[in-house]
Amino acid sequence: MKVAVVGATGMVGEVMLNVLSERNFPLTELIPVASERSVGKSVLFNGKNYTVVGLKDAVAMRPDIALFSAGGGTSLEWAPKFAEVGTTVIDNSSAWRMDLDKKLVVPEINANTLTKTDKIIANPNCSTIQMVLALAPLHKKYKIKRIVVSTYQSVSGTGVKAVKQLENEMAGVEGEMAYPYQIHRNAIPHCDVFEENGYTKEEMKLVRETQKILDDRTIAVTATAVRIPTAGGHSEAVNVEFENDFDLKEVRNILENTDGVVVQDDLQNNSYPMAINAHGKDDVFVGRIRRDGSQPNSLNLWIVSDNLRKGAATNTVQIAEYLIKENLI
Ligand code: A2P
Ligand code: 11C
Repeated sequence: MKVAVVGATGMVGEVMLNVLSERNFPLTELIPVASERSVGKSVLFNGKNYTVVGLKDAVAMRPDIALFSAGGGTSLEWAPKFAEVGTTVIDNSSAWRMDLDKKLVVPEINANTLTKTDKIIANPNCSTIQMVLALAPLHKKYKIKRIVVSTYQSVSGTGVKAVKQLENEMAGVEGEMAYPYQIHRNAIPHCDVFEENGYTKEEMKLVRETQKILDDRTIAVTATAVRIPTAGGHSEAVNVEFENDFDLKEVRNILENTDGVVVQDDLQNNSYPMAINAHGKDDVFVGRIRRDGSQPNSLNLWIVSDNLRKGAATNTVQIAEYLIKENLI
């Protein structure tokens, strides 16, 4: 497989390269792609240096797969150009997620909908992926009516500038601001831009993407997304109301047997998921599993995952692995 990584010099791109290497992805040629600013620079992959090329040259090289994480604008303009030359694009931006003709894929949930004709495949938003991975098997069993989610999101979700802002503030150094306010010792209820309805785009991604991935527009979702000064993982308090009642032991058993989910829920030993432990891992960690006694058929969960790995790079690479395994490329 000839694989292009578009945005190879960026935060997610770098993790994509690590994940491709760690998972021994069947790669015969790597094409690192970035903006004109980076053309000619080199990136390290499996101990070898590769020269960064521009988008036009990368299209001309006709890769089999292009993993995109270079922003929505780049995806909108360039994904179709790659698709035209026969490349299968897996796009980590929000550009194509809600397009009716494009699949929005979490492999453990809906990779089986993919066909050879899917040339641009969308990777969901990080906060959506970790939530739906845990909720999909519960939806299958008990049918979700409504989700109330509050997120506690790492600065790495915003990008390098935000990570730097936090580091500067912790060191007491002046620098560029990624957020309108200090993030160190703060919690900012504002991830991505505000929409006309008063919700942020990040909050609406949790609504729309969840319905699309679970293929059920009747699921009601309401979200509050908050940025907190952590560096390596998003955390979520998730309240779910089901149509049908559940047995808590059975819920735990379902989660324990879900691919990609690790249950950490041993209160005697203060064991529950935390961003600091999820950092660098590919799993989605679920804990604080308890019944919501305030209304029927309702459950509370605490869900944590590394937003750059399962939330972005790992999910993208897993989609590519599925396509190869099923001969869809
Ligand atoms: P570059 O490093 O040359 O700017 P991040 O999300 O961490 O900011 O990274 C964004 C990634 O997308 C980087 O690799 C960046 O390359 C790349 N990128 C940004 N704009 C473009 C563009 N117009 N064309 C190609 N790559 C782009
Ligand atoms: C954040 N979820 O943490 C965002 C980052 O739509 O892919 C990823 C944005 C996206 O701010």
